[in-house]
Amino acid sequence: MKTPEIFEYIRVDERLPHILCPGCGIGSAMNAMIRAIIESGLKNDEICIVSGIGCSSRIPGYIDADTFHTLHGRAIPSATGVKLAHPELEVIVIAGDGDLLAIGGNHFIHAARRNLDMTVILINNFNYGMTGGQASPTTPQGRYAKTAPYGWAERNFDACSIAQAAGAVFVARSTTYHITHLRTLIKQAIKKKGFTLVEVISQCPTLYGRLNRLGDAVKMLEYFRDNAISISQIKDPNDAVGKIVIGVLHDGEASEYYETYKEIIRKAQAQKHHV
Ligand SMILES: Cc1ncc(C[n+]2csc(CCOP(=O)(O)OP(=O)(O)O)c2C)c(N)n1
Ligand code: SF4
Repeated sequence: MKTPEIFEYIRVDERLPHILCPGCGIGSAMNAMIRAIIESGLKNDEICIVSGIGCSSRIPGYIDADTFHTLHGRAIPSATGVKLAHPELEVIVIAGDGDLLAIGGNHFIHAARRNLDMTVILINNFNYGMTGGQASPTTPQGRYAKTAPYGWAERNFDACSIAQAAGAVFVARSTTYHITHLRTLIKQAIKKKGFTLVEVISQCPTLYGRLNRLGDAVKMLEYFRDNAISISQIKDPNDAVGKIVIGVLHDGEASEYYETYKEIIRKAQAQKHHV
């Protein structure tokens, strides 16, 4: 029997079984990402997957390709180095909401502003999974976390709006329920040159789900199914209130950093030659 192609991208013998909790959404996001890579025609040695630290950031450890499991919050600076040293590689960053938006928030906005070609997949499970369910910048106001036993007082922010405002050329959102849709968005993001973001709304049944009495993983997925609305269906801003807006939220054009950088190097070298 022919081995399914997906196994060519997974470190089956070295790394499985995985450490994720039963019902966690991270495996679904990884599945969508690998299938998007395969459908984009990319071979293992044409990609580099970079992460920080967190449950989501464990993904590169399971992928058979060039992978880089770096420091908490520092996936984007590491990915920037990889991309500038090896512009031929397709660089993909996987990050949790704590990693990308709290400790790594500054890197995130400046990478979007710079518009270096990379795809960031944000797995937003609304809390810090790996360290026990602390609140993150995406924890909604009023929800419970280990650091918010009486309800979270802060407002959360929307990573997609921030990325767009900072200069990302492609921004999209889906959920771990809408897995085929998610795969299509990741494929689009990979294809697009420049800084691209795909936010994946994901379930952490062990911590966020339990602390907020949201039910098991199936109940959380049903919530995503019943509360998601495609951006194409929104006729009035009120249609989006209380909903998870999914789809391509922004698709624009801007000069890509490496191309501009190359041009500056070319000019500098030409000048040196003339001196
Ligand atoms: C500099 C530093 N600060 C804090 C930590 C501890 N730490 C590890 S993972 C993590 C949070 C993970 O949450 P998130 O990024 O949302 O990912 P998830 O586990 O939910 O996928 C923290 C605070 C660390 N490893 N390094
Ligand atoms: S703690 Fe949450 S995010 Fe981490 S593996 Fe378990 S369910 Fe997934």
